[in-house]
Amino acid sequence: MINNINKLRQNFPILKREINKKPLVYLDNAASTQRPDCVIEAVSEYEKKCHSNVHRGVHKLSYIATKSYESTRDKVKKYINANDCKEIIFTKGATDSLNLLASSLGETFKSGDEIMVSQMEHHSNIVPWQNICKKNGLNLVMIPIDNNGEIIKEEFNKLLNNKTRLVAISHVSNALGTINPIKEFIDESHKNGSLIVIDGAQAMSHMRVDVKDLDCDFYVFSGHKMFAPTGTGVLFGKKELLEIMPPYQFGGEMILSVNFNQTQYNDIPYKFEAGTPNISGVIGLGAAIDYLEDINIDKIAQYESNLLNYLLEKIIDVPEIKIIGTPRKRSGVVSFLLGDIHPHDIGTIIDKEGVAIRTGHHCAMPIMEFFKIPATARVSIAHYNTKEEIDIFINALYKAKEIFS
Ligand code: C6P
Repeated sequence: MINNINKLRQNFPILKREINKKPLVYLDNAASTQRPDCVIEAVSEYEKKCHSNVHRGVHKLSYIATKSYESTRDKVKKYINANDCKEIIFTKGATDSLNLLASSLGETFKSGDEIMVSQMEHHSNIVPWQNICKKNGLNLVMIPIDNNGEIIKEEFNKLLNNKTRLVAISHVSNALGTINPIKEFIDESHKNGSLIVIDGAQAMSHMRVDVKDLDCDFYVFSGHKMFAPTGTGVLFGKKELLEIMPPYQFGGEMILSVNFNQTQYNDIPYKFEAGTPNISGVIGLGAAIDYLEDINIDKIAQYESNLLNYLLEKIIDVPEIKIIGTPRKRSGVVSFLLGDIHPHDIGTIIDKEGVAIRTGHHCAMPIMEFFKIPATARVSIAHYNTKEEIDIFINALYKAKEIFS
């Protein structure tokens, strides 16, 4: 359990600031998490003392930059329990990882093949697949959800067939908070001979992720949702799959030799990392993983579970509140409506109280369509939030109600 929350919060300089003359209550962690000092300092130290291009120079600075950059690959590998550093591809984020996969893997599928995605996916785990399906004559199949906001397993099993080449499912829904039983989906997909990619954007900072234990073929996530800088992300893929996949972008670093007749591509992971990468961001990602290792993700999960229960207890008492999505297993994300008040108005009013939440369709329009609503207000917690902050948020909701009554 996290014992000294006040001390922990000291590590996040932004949490000391005020918004609209009120202490910031940051409850928009599903959109992006805040950075601890150690991440900010790692990036700053690198920029001040170590910046140089990686993998290219024989000079000392390039060596130092390369070593720090590559050390993150090793940290990610250990953190998610991958077999090999070659299985860790650095990207700009979950969206970029999914686009890479759709473009590269999609090229290996043939007309009539099927790609299955659930109805609760973020647009990043729908649109790249939709695009490659249109381009290559593949079929995109949607796995429906139920009124609780859970994927209907029986439907999933029914839809799997000998044409299903790939299944793409989120670990945690960003709009509903549903924690999907991904191990079951992975096992069923494999029994059917299908590959499976897990979108872990909303899982990484909240729960232990062990890709070996899960046995997923691919797992993607964004650095900025796990206390690291924006513009960083990871595609984990099983080595034997990445090795046979064609490159996605072309240019420097991803080649072994080039002449005007042909190009020989580099080995993984570099085959998928064309051009100069986000070096300082990746070093920041390494620092974020050190931070998470230091606290221990299991302690974070336990703390957040208590905080979520507190949030749920309090929010259901607010008159006219309607929670969208009532899954059996939920992460720290709660989407809601409050009477007739438009979610944007809720967001704007509670911002006056210093409270930051997200409102809108959360880049998950098929979910909004399913629940027949245009938008929700969404509160999402991290391990640096407190019960006192939840109280401020709840009071702000009462204020919003008062204004609109
Ligand atoms: N969700 C949210 O407010 P990027 O933007 O590439 O870092 O992450 C995309 C993405 C993919 N999958 C899931 C499940 C996500 O939640 C997100 C990002 C943010 O919910 C911004 S839209």
